[in-house]
Amino acid sequence: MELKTLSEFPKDFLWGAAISSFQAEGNWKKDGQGPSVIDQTRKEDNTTSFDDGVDFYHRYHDDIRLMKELGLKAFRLSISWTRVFPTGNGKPNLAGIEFYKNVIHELKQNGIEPIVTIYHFDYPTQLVKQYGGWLSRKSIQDYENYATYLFKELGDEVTYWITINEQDHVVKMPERLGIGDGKADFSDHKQEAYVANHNMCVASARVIAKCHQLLPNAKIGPALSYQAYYPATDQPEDVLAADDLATLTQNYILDLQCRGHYNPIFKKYLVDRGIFPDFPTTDLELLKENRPDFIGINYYSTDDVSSLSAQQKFGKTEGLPVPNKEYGIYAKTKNRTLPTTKWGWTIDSVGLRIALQRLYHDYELPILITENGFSNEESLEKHDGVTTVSDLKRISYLHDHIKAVHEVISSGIPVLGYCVWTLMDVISGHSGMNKRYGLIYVDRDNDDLKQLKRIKKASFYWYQSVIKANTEEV
Ligand code: BGP
Repeated sequence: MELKTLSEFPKDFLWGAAISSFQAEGNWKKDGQGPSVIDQTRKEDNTTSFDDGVDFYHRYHDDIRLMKELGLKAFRLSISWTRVFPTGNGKPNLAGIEFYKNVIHELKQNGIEPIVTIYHFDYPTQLVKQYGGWLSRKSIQDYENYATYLFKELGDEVTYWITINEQDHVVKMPERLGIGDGKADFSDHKQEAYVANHNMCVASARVIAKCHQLLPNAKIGPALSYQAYYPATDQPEDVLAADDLATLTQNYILDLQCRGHYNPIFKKYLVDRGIFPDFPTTDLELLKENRPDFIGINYYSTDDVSSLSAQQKFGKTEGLPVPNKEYGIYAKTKNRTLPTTKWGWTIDSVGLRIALQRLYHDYELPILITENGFSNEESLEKHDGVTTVSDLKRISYLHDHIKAVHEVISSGIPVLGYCVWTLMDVISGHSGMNKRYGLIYVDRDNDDLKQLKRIKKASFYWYQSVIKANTEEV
């Protein structure tokens, strides 16, 4: 719908940018950091290891100076669980918590609101060894103890908390659950995936309860990968497949977390496959009573979906790192109208508006955009003696997506903030330094750390003017 008028962004809108610990900090194992499941993906072919990151661990002073210059109102970072508890439980590592206290204090001193993700992919390996990690209910208590420690140590300066980053992806990537050697297939581990999912939901509810009890002014919610799915044709079967996929990738988690029940379509999916988890009914009461304060979403692109018959392979999934087809339900198909990034992700700002509208319609909770950004292969250029990156495609992507947020806000949907992924280039989840998202270029490549120098891209100056004007219309 075209809107006749747009309202203003709220005065306290959280104009932000984001990173995660394992992609940015580097200094793996330093000062007592313990191993995490991410270690398994450190040396995969065609990627750069996460070992060195972009040295946020030592360079955070300079990075915060740049954030200040950018005018950021908020900065989303994640805590490395194993810096704070090297084995995941037991005694805390004081050097670990000290690092985060210092970063957060410096952010606050500079008027930047920290948005703290408690757990972003890097689950402690020792908990997998001790009892199978998220597959065991013991994981619930350890996650609660860890989060409670963070609330006590960091709660004076942190208002916004994210429970778990992209639980929807974690449960479908066996290696992120500590299963297998990095090559395990979700199809062979569905039962474990949905046990883990249940335990993660219960653990989140317990942590939400704890947060509300200890920090009454804080706000806490999940960050899910959330998108819009389009039927590939107007055939009703494709519409159904797109609907089912939304249920089985995102709504099944949100229905548990925000409504305290198993979505009936998801439940039937599990029952048909004989994998509906066992749990005490008190879990659902706990979930009902401890809803998140907001829903965080990581939005990058949309997918077209067509129905896929079961043939001989009922329930088999294909596609990595997360499935792109499941026999008997759906197959993601190529959209013929939208442009894509070099990695084939559609560029779809209208999809963000659709996603936000659907999300609010379904759950009626404020929304925080915890990640949104444009990836490209980039290198430094010289213009009139100035070294930079003219990332005009990123500016256009961000402009259009922020405009979608503007429209959604104008319709009366509460959006708390918007975080660009990423502040500076970091190691991509699967494509090393080839895939850059930053507003700031980091001068390192896959094999050579160089000086790790920070160089502002054109998008840095553009986003600076957006924040200053409190609108994308600059
Ligand atoms: C999200 C993750 C981030 C980041 C981003 C981009 O799923 O939360 O950690 O990796 O995606 O992904 P990639 O680097 O694979 O392009």
